[in-house]
Amino acid sequence: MSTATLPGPIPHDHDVGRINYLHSHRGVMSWVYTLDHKRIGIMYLAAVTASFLVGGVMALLIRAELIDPQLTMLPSNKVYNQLFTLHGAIMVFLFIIPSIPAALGNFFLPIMLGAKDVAFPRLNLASFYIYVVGAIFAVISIVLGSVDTGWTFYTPYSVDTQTSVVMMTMGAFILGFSSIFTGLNFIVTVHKLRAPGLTWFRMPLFVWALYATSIIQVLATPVLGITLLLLAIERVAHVGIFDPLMGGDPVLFQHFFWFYSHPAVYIMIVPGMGIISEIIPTFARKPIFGYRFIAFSSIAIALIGFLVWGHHMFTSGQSEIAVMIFSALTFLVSIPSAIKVFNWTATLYRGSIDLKTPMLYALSFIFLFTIGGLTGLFLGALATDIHLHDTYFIVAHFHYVMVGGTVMAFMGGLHYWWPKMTGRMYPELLGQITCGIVFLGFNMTFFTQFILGSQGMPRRYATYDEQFQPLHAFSSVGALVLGVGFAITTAYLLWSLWKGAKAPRNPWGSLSLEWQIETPPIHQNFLETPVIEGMPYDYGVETGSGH
Ligand code: HEM
Ligand SMILES: [Cu+2]
Repeated sequence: MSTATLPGPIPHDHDVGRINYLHSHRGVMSWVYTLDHKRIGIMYLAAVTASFLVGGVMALLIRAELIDPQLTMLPSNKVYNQLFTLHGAIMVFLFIIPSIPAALGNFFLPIMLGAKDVAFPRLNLASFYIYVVGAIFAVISIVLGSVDTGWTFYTPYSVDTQTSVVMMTMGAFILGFSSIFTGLNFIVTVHKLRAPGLTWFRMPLFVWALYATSIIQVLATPVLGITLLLLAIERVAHVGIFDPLMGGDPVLFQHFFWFYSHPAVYIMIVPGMGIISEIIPTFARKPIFGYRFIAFSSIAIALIGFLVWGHHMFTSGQSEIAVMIFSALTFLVSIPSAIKVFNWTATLYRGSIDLKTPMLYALSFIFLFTIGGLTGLFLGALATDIHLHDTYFIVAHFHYVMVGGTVMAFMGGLHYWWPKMTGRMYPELLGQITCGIVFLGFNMTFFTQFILGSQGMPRRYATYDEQFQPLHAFSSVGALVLGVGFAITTAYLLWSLWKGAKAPRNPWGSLSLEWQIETPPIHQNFLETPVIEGMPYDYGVETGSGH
């Protein structure tokens, strides 16, 4: 989105320093070299949306292939393996990890803190270009024959397979630095750039969620980097790290991989939880219930989340004591998430609920994430996990958390903040209807997969026993409905950039700081540093200043 293409007159508040960030600097190059966190957020938003659409098309191809028990559409099982590997890797590393922190977080975190920008604007821009370089490596890997290992790159197969594992893993390695630097930037910004009066327990809960996520990004991502580097060295130099014939251990790779990838699921979900904590009080017109519990539960998830990675390896030959400890810790980590769900529900209780599109996505999140979370307990229990491991129950579980959770929160946040980012309103009724289509398509696609998995349908197979065909076909129709929902959303949001009604400063009547400034925000966010009084969720609460 460059300034030249956006229609309509230059905003009326044309006096010095009051030009909005979309028009403040002209020409494409002013975007290429921008140090404005808002513009960098928008560039990430475009990039992660493109990744989601590419990963989504691959998902539809997978689902189309699975309508029939035999191989029908794709030329071989190898191509099917490449397809789900790419779908998983693109959706995880190029879409969902940067989707909320680097795109929406980049845009709103400094504004919510009353700051003009993040602490290190140049590092912020560099993080974006590191993301681009990582994405280019992934594309080159696809051109060079792609990868067929699954998104988990498990050894020993990933050491032997004749596909472009090194290029893809180096792409993920590079992307890791974009994630680490973004996290670092956010941690310093929260500590150093809060406006006067904005104490820790007055910060919006979205900021707490981003802060907790940044801690995981900075501490866990280096472990993924080392793991992928070791895999690349093993492929190139055969030093035997993961080779039992040379004294190595292929299961060691799983420990290294999941030591990052389980905390990484919280990098994916905690920012989404932060968005829900912004939307629920705004559209229920009630102060959030248990502000401090929600804030601390984000930190608790970030810390306990480092202690449960072994639950991905209950069938990998760990000792009984080890699996029992990992199982117990897995139950423990579900508690802070349950606290959030309880507090959101308590906030809704007796609220005057306004079912605008952002609220519909937030309510969808609470319902679907709860299903995702509860089925996680099935997998944390040893007895049931051994039966369900590597079946479609797992696929359903993480899509309920990643799509039913994070993507629903992303859609809610996108609609909630769309007017502020673009200066345009999206078509509300169409937004509400499309949310219904997405909700329906999602449950058709993935609820059936719980049933398929509990009946023994393994994941990662292009061909399967005929008994599973009706449910697979229903799931594939659901995926199509889901795809239509996302296509309509993309269409009306793009349409609104040209034809949408002009957005007022605060269409939702929100008390949060980002809604008190111009729409779209001016280049430096604030002409004067604001002084913060009170909480961002004091709906219906009498405060000193009488509102
Ligand atoms: C939007 C609609 C989506 C659909 C219809 C979809 C569908 C699927 C299906 C059917 C599989 C299983 C393939 C198999 O095991 O044979 C799969 C795997 C996977 N999906 Fe999705 N997915 C979607 C979105 C996402 C999103 C947003 C994420 C983000 C995290 C994601 C992450 C994954 C991962 C990590 C795998 C595992 C790949 C592997 O086994 O290596 N998916 N998806
Ligand atoms: Cu896990």
